[in-house]
Amino acid sequence: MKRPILIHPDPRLKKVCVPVADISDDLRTLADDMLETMYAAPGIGLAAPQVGILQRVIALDCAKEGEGDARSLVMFNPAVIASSDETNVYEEGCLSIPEQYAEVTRPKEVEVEWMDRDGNAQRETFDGLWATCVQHEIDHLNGKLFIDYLKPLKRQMITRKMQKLKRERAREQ
Ligand code: K1U
Ligand code: ZN
Repeated sequence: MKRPILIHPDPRLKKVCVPVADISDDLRTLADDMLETMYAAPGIGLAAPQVGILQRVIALDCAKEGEGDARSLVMFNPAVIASSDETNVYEEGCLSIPEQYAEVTRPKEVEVEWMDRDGNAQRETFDGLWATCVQHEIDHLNGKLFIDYLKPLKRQMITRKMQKLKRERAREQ
């Protein structure tokens, strides 16, 4: 089932999410819903707080169309355990901040540990867009948005645009 995506500013997008305990059927349903919501948006990632669930769950698929198979990943309790000194700049977007993009500098490679949908521990090193995206999604779990890396004036400008968009969308309903 597709779930509605929260739009910034929303207090739920600023909260630190809690770790999940055991993987339950409810969490597997959340994971399936997040993938469906992400693909429909369309997006390459999604974090549970973006659908109003304040638990540490993310979904991602950064495989480029026509360049091999899609690889959908769902991570429970993901954590970056090592980061490269080398950085990468990527023009990021966010499904909670529609049609706004800005360059963000992050470590080029990250090693991530997580629990998969069967409760097994996983560990993998990501680079390129996968590294950018997994860091963006883990930031969401800590209440951090990509605009928090920008200068205050630019962040304020984007926030005002989003407030206007939310007012317009509310009027249309
Ligand atoms: O977390 C999110 O809001 C999803 C976001 C992930 C992301 C994008 C770019 C850099 C870092 C993280 C998005 O998916 S925005 C949409 C997007 O980038 C995209 C959509 C369709 C095709 C390709 C990219
Ligand atoms: Zn985002």
